[in-house]
Amino acid sequence: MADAAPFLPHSSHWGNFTARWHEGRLELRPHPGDPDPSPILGNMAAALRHPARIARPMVRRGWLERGPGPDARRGSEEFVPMEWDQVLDLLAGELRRVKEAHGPQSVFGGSYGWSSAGRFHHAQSQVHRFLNIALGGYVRSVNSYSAGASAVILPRIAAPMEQISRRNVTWDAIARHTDIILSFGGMALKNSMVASGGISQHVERGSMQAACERGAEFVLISPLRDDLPVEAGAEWLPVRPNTDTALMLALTHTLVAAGLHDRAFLDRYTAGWDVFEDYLMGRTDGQPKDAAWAAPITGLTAEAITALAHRLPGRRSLITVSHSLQRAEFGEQPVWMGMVLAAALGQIGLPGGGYHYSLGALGHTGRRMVATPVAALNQGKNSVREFIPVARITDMLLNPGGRYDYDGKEYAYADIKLVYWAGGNPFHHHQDINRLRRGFARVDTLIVHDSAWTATARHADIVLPATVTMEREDIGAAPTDPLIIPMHRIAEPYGEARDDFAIFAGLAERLGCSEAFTEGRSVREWLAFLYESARTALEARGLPAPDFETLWREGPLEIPFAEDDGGVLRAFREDPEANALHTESGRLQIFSPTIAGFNYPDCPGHPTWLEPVDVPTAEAPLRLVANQPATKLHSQLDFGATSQEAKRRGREVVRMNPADAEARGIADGDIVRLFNNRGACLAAAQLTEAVAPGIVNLPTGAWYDPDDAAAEAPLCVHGNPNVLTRDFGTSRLAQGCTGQLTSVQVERFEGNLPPVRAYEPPAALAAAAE
Ligand code: PGD
Repeated sequence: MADAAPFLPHSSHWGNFTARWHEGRLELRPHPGDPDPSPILGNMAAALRHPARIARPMVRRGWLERGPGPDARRGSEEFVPMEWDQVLDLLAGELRRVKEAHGPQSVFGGSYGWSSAGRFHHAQSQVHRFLNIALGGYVRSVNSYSAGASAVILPRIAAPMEQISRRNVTWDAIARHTDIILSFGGMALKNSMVASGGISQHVERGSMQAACERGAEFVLISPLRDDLPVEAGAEWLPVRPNTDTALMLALTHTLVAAGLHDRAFLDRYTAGWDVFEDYLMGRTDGQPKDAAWAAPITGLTAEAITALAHRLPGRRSLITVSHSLQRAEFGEQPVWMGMVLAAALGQIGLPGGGYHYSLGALGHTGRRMVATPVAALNQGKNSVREFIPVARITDMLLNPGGRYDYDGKEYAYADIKLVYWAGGNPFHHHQDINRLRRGFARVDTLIVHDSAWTATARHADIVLPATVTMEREDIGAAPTDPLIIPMHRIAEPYGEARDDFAIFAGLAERLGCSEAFTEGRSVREWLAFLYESARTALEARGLPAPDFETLWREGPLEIPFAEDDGGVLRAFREDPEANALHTESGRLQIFSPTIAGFNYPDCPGHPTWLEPVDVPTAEAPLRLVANQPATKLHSQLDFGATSQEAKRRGREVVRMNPADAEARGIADGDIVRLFNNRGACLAAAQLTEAVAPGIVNLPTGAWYDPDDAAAEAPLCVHGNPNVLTRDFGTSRLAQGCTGQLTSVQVERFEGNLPPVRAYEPPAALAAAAE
């Protein structure tokens, strides 16, 4: 790019911006209308020319020499650089072989991951479209790591998750109407800084401040004090992790025992209260779920629980439940019980009141929707019926043909021979990484597109270098943001990197389906095509609707928000017959005969306190909270400036309470080893009272960095908590990810500190790639 190039619009999951590549440096400006831009933008400069970038196609030497097949050496062998034509021929041949020998049901193309923000170059959509067209389909994954449990339980008890999380209580309404907010799991700004597709304004901090200044009371229920920003002025109740359901039960019990619950609301809008009340009051099991019962479970006092319950009735109360609560054992329960508590308070459907699942989890929540979204890329038709709940990947790889339960039915795992991954990093996002490695060792071939040498790329057989978003043209739009953004190219591709679309187009040509895949369109023509549906809809409504060339030339187009109609819960409150919910009763489901009929002991027919299995023990006495990082999105651009500045001695920071540190002889800044019977990692200790006693907090995102890549359970020297987390589903109902919590021991690390090498390209490669 020429010097003094103009600043051009672009977008990321952590916000819209303009940028230019000037004298070998990226200059970037957040969107001028953004009141609270994300610090994660600071990672973007490193995206363009960092040595962690993959410069050219690579093939694992062992795969080349010995051919496809199970191989435990994945992740520890060197790579051979290849020309694009050569590697695409090789890969097309392998896809043909697997399709003919085993069929598309032997290909896992779930390929979960956030990739980057544009509508067209969305890697998951590209890989799904390609596999559907070229192979006739693939084994897919359903639901997300974010909300695996809630995506399944919410439609059964209230409404589809998107409606409860995106078209419900707005920040505006909270700032104006809410009296008290019980925030289970909090609403940390590090999470709402992120919104898939990218947004132009981060309003959460300002909205919480406005509510607080008006007199709204925020109560934070979380083991981490900074799960609400200081602007909320919150009172902190440091509950023991994964005991929120017990606390919610006790709050509800207190209301019912005092006759303070809203019986009229329950009668009119809910189904199954009486069955639940028998359990709540102890008529079925002899144990009232009162404050005295919940106190030793939750770590709060009975007085505090009772006092909190008495602050709720007769006020505009809002119960929020975060994603994190359900990313844990029996994660369905707090999602369900949060709704029941809100129903007992009778505020559901009122402005700023009731129940909001996942408020603040993403920048999308608590906003109005835009009137006219831009179309997504058509992914074609998948003829393969087999699927997995997304977090069951290792189970599938290790147990072909094995049976599993999901949402009332029994299924069998497919026998996977080839895995195709683009736009995700399972060695970041999946639990029990040592077990995941054993799973990946069983397949014939693992193909990865990424822009950088993530651990997933290192474990692949065929690695194809992808461009980063700023190296290509795209169109940016989010369903909750008013801007359609022509995303201009900011810099030329690194090395030989290609767009995922171009890679798939090259493969499609070799597999005889070029026309079907590209539909004869160039990238620019695809962008115009995706924009056209929004344009015609705008035109039909008499709104400004420039053609694509004008949009491209003139920059972001502002489209109007839809009205804040309160979503399905408001409509249901106003007329529960005309606007019945799509649950089995048409009402909020407090007891579900259907779920009860599944006979899942880990998800009974109404919200229930279930004692978790993964609890602290003598060997692993601390609770690890492995939450989302504040300095990057997941593992993306871990090598960027914002992420790097927050590390200490190159390691991810683990926060712990000074009392727990002192008991272990750990000082602030020490390198510590976190371990349990699944694995171990190093991290740098930071001592803080913001973390409750008994808790350690190591966020996800540090790239997995084994001290010995050939070992069965190596030490991750960098601080990836997923070497410690347990790989099991939330319950037989949803089989969601439970990566948020586990039990660990922590000790000071003695001895020679191994170097962090996560961002160095694989050793043999550096020389070969010159
Ligand atoms: P990312 O780091 O965003 O993580 O897991 P996810 O796999 O989404 O991975 C995206 C990858 O895509 C990066 O490697 C990036 O380089 C690559 N990429 C970006 N753009 C492109 C592109 O255009 N083309 C290609 N080919 N590649 C691209 C996130 C997942 O982690 C999520 S959503 C959640 S909510 C979970 N959270 C937790 C948790 O709370 N606790 C634990 N222990 N574990 C979790 N894992 C989950």
